[in-house]
Amino acid sequence: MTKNIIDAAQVEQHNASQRAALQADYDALGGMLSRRGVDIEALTAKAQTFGVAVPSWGAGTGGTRFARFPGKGEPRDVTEKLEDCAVINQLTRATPAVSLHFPWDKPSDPKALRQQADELGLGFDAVNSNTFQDQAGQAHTYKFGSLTSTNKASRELAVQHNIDCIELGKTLGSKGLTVWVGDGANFPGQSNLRGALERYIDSAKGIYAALPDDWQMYIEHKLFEPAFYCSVIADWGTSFAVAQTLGPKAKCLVDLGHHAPNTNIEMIVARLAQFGKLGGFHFNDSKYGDDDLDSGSIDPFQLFLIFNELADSQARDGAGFNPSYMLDQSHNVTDPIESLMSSAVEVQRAFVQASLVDRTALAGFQESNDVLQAAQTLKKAFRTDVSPILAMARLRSGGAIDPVAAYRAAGYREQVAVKRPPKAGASGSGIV
Ligand code: AOS
Ligand code: ZN
Ligand code: ZN
Ligand code: ZN
Repeated sequence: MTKNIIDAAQVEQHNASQRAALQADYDALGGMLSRRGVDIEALTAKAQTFGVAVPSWGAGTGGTRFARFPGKGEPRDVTEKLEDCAVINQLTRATPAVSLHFPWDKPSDPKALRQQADELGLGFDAVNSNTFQDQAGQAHTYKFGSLTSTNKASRELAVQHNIDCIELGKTLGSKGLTVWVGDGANFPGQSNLRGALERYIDSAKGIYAALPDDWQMYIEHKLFEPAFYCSVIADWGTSFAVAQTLGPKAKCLVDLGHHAPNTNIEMIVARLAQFGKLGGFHFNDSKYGDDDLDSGSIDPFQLFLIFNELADSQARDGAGFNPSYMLDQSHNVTDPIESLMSSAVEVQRAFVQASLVDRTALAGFQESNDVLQAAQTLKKAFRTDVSPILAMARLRSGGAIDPVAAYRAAGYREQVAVKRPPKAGASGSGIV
């Protein structure tokens, strides 16, 4: 029996106040879709299967290199982060797993943490290693790189940390390791471009060797930052080459903010899927760089086009095609719980909209080079407001019709603000 953080009666009260209006909207949409030959019930059932993992570090207020403005009642440790993640899932029913970050979230008792997650109805998605900062008392610095450092002792430390993350993840029931490194250079000439990647591959082989058979290793590329001249794993070409070199358990992770401006991300998705190397996503949105803004807040059409490619690959490859979905965001000016709830819903929205694309018609228009109708076929799905489907899916799965309204009405933030007084320098500050 899952323990509810927010009183189920309060959620029920909220739903009761909105149920009639939702039913009316749902019936109207159902009628419109049925004239298009689409069964709304099938779509709602599909929406109920959707899940995206929440990043533990997103539960705290983020910041920039300039400042961080703490929020009220921020989680102070991993157990409080799990409580917040449980609220997000209780109300949205779209975030059944949490992605942890070590050592920020290193539990004193991993078995107890797993039990807490079980009780809250949560699982653990990929665990993240952290070799982009030194920990207190660390024997060998990552200042000049971790997995690619010219210092063998730093490289070995970084490899061992990743292996420790796998061990911890095994106890927690995780099935994947995400590796993102900030390694690179700030000056031309600072590092040997080819030599750095050779060292990365050599180190990554040491991590891969410790990966259980049913695990995946997600290689996350990023164009720049913190290295501003070059990053070692800067693009999907590099992550793809590394994943190919390591073996079948290594795949590429696409963070939506980690590309040059105007990059066609949906095409990268299609390429990686075609060659069996699409491991998963860090969803967020951006205007300029790795902005880590809320998913769907800037360019929802891009998110839809990514899910359109995912739907195409699903149709081609079937159940074997199963990339991991994770959010990776930083919430500087909003309540992180509200941002994570609405972001999960935006990703779920793109998933449902992409399911609405008439793929047979689209293939026909592509075949006959009816360019305008092909484009209109996508737009037709994208323009359909599937909000009633998402709300009905939540209601039927035990969530809230309007998660943010239910959350505010429950007064959760005010309650935890009393229990969790501000703490300076909270771990996993969310400065990503
Ligand atoms: C960094 O830019 C990457 O997006 C990471 O995936 C993530 O944000 C980081 O590991 C958390 O700080
Ligand atoms: Zn990321
Ligand atoms: Zn990032
Ligand atoms: Zn980021």
